[in-house]
Amino acid sequence: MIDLRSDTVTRPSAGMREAMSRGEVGDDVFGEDPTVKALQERIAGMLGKEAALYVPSGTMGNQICIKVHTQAGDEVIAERGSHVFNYETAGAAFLSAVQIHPVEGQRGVLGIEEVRQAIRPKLYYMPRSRLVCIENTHNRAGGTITPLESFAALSLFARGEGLKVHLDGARLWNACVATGVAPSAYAAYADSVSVCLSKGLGAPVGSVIAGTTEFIQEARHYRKIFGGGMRQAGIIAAAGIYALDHNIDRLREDHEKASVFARAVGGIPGIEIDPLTVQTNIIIMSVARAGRQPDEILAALKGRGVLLSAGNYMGLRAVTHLDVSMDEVVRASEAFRSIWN
Ligand code: TLP
Repeated sequence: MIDLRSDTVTRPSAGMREAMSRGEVGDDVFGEDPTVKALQERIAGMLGKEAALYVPSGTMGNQICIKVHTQAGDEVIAERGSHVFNYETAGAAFLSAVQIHPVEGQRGVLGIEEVRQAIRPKLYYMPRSRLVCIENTHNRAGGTITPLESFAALSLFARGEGLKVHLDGARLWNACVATGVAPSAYAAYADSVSVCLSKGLGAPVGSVIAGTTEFIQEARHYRKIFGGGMRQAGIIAAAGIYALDHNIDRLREDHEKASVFARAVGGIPGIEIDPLTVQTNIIIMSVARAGRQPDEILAALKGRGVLLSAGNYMGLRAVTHLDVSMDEVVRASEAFRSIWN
C-alpha cells in the first residue's frame, strides 16, 4: 500500500529504533528523565523560548496551551479550517470551557482585518477575547505557510489588543524548511508554541510545547490533570531527538513529492487543486466535478493500492512523507488517473 493518508503514518526507522533502545530514562513525572529533559531543552533553544514540555500529542499540546492562556467563558479566535476548531473534538469547550470564534482566512492565513472584527467589545455580556491561534503550516488549507511578515504583523496587532498568541506548529518544521525562516523567528511572535515530532519528522509519538518558564510550570500542572504525565518517556523522547537530528532538512524531499503529485493529479479532468496551496507536503483536491463521490474514489484508489483521506466537503487529501518514495508518489498519481480510463 502507498499510504498518503497522513504524515502521521510514518514508522520509526531502524536508526531511530536503535537510538530509542539507547535512550536513558528516569521518572519524568518527578522531572528525572534525562532524555526528556534534553529534548525539551533542545526544542526550547530552537524556538528561542525559556522552557519546553514534552507531551504525548499535538492535540494535548494545543489544549494545554489554551487551558493556560484562558479562563472559563473566554473566547479563542482561530481560522475556520484550523485543527483546534475542527479536529480536537471540541476539546477547548470540554477542557477549558471556552468558545472558539472561527474566522475565515485566505488559504489558511488569518488576516488582521478579520481578526479585528472578531475581537469582542469589552461589554459585560460579551465573551472575553483572550487568545488567537495561528496554525502554520495550515493543514486543511493544504499545508499552506503563513509568511513571517504576516505572522509578525498579526501577532503585534493581537498583542496590542491584549490578546495572547498561540502557534499550532504541528508542521512548523515544514514552513521553516520551505521558507528558510528559523523556527525561533516565528516563535518570537507567539506566547506559546506547539510542535510535533510524530508527523513529517517520523517519531512514533510526541509533541513539545514551549513558552516562558512560568507558562511551562502551569502547563506541567495541566499536563498531569489531562493524563499526560509520562514516566520513563526517555525511550520515546530519544526518537524525538533522533528526528530533530536527521529528519528536518529532508522535509524538502516531501515538498518536492507533493508538487509532483499535485501536478500529475491536477491534470486529471474534474480534479481541482489550487496550485497556490501546494507549498509543503499536503495536497487538498476538490472532486466536486469528478463525476464520482469522494468515497467511491477513495475505494477505487484503495483497490489500486493507494490510500488517501477525506478532506473538506467533496475533497480529498494526500500527504507526502518519509515513508513514501518519489517513485511511489508517481505510481499513486498514475493509479489515480487510471480510475477514469
Ligand atoms: N493532524 C492529523 C489529523 O488530526 C487531521 C493529520 O492527519 O493531519 N495540529 C495540526 C495542524 C495537525 O494537523 C494535527 C494532526 C494536530 C495538531 C494534532 O496532532 P496529534 O494527532 O498528535 O494529536
